[in-house]
Amino acid sequence: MKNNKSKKRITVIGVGYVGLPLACLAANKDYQVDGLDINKQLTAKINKARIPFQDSLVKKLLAKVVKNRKLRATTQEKVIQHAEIVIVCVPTPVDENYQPDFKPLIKATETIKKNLKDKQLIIIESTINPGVCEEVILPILEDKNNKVGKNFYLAHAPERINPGDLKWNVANLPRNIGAMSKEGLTLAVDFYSDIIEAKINPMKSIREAEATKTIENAFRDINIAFINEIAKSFDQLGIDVVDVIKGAASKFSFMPHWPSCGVGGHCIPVDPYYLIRKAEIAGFSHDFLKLARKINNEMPKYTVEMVQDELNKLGMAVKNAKIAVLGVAYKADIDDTRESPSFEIIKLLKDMGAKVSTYDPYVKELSSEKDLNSILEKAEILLIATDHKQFKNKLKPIVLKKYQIKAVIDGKNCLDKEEFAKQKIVYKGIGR
Ligand code: SAJ
Repeated sequence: MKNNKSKKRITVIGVGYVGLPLACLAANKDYQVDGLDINKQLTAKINKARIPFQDSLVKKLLAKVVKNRKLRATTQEKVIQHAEIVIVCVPTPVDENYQPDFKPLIKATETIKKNLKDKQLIIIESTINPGVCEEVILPILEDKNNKVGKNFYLAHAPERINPGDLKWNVANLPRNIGAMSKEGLTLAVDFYSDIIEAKINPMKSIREAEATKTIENAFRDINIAFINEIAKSFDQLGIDVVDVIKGAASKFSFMPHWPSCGVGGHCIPVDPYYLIRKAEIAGFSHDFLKLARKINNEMPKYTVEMVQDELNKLGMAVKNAKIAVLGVAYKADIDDTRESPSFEIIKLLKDMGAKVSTYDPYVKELSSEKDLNSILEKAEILLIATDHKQFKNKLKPIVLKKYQIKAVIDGKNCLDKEEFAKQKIVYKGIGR
């Protein structure tokens, strides 16, 4: 049964990387959408149809849905009182001890509670571990007059956003959905089926839905940790790990992952800790997931140690060396710097007394130099921390020779190692 979507009003709480694409998509499907956020600058920007961050769907739809008034951003929480569907897209980060931080989610849920309307469908999109809906969200929403499945419905549809991905976005990525009641599940499946052109998968329970996202990303994290460990081993064995990965990938069941200076982003380095913590409370220790997190968290330090080794081979010390860190974003060709390994790399180099300059074409506000030429003029050593297309196209050995660059540490194995050997510029990658 398709929703009668005309006039259906939605509040999306949190119009950031997850919420804004979803709000634009629903608004473009004729829902009346209020984008509720605590950030006044962000809501003002959205209401002026100014794109706040890179996202292919936001770029395509924002101007249209703001112009036709299908999407309005606001900081006024009372919009929730007019919504049939309330979707929570707030961050679920970890704190400095890698412990889940539920504060944004709890605050959003308390805001809903204050404005709860009869028969409202509440959908949590934020990534959470199994049990959060029943043990954190419900106790806030329920009271003697409000029972889930009777006065309101609660569902979980873990977000799937891949920043910078031009192919996969919220409009075409399949979604898993769990709910606390049959009616809630039907309503949520109908809504997502109405706005998304992809398989909508009703799960047996809300816990199974919560578990899917945590294992999806833990799966990616362990695979990256696997290849990072292999790369460190091959550094000792003098084997080119990139060559080996390409060879192994000729096997139908091998899933290539790539070693790098670190694992950043709002998903991969964060989500496993939600499962690790929940399991710990239940009496199980995810030794394997914790080891993978340890291996990936140590890659920035490993990369800096490589810089030190290469400098020492050149008879130089890190102290006072002019080192250019190229890339602050956590992955290629986007402006998102959350959990970027570049931050730790820069700190470690500065702590060792290096003269560090930075440049990222997508993150000018965190670049000490205005463009690639300026940073190359100042540097003796390059450390590639993000594999932006611009770096791969411009950082040719012949160019670096002109700038008298002494060594290149390729933290994303994105440059042509053989070419550097020909120009007698020291090249060192991660595992190659
Ligand atoms: N990374 C490696 N080696 C790899 C792959 C990634 O070191 O082989 C690093 C990246 O450089 C980055 C971090 O890991 O710093 C995360 O990269 P990512 O490609 O996983 O990108 P994310 O964090 O944006 O993850 C998103 C997620 N997408 C959704 O939630 C829909 C994640 O679940 C996807 O698996 C991932 O994109 C993807 O596959 O692109």
